[in-house]
Amino acid sequence: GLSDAEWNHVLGIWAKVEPDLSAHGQEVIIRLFQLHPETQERFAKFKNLKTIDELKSSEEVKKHGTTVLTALGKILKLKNSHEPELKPLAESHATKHKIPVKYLEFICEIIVKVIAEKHPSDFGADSQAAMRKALELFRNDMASKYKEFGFQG
Ligand code: BLA
Repeated sequence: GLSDAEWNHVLGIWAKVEPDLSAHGQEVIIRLFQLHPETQERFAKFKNLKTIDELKSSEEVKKHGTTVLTALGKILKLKNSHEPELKPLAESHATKHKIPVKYLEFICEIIVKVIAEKHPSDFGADSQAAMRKALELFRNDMASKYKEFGFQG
C-alpha cells in the first residue's frame, strides 16, 4: 500500500480534478482511443465514431469519461481498503468487458499525463510518483481479482 503522505498527495490532486471531472474524463477517453485504437473496438457504442471531431462532440464519450473517473475517485478515496469497490468492477471487466491488464496500463498512463497537463503547478514530482503508485496498486489488485474470476487478463 501507500503511506499516509502518499495518499495525501493522491487525494490532494484528485480534489483539483473533481470540479471538472467530465472534461478530464473526456480527454482521457479520446486520448486512449487515439493512442490505442484497439481499445475503441471494445465499445460497441463507440465504433461509429470515426473522427476526432465526432469523438469530441459525443455526449456518450463524455459520459463514459465521467463514469470512469467517478469510479476511480471512489477507489482512490478508499485508499488501501478499496476491495469492496474494486471487486464488482473487476468482475464486470473480467467476465463481461474482458479488458486486458495492458489496457488498464494504457489508461492509467494517460490519466497521469492529462492531470499533469491540466494542473502543471499542482502536480509535482512527489504527487505524480504517489499517483503512479496508487494506480499501480489499483491495476495489481484488478489483475489478481481477474484471476479469481477466471480471466488471465
Ligand atoms: C464500463 N468502466 C465501465 C463502468 C465503470 C468503469 C464504472 C460501468 C460499470 C461496469 O460495467 O462495471 C470503470 N473504466 C473504469 C475505470 C477505468 C476504466 C475505473 O477505464 C480506469 C481507471 N475499461 C477499462 C479499460 C477499458 C474499459 C482500460 O478499464 C478500455 C477498453 C472498457 N468499461 C469498458 C467497457 C465498458 C466499461 C467496454 C462497458 C461500456 C458500456 O457499454 O456502457
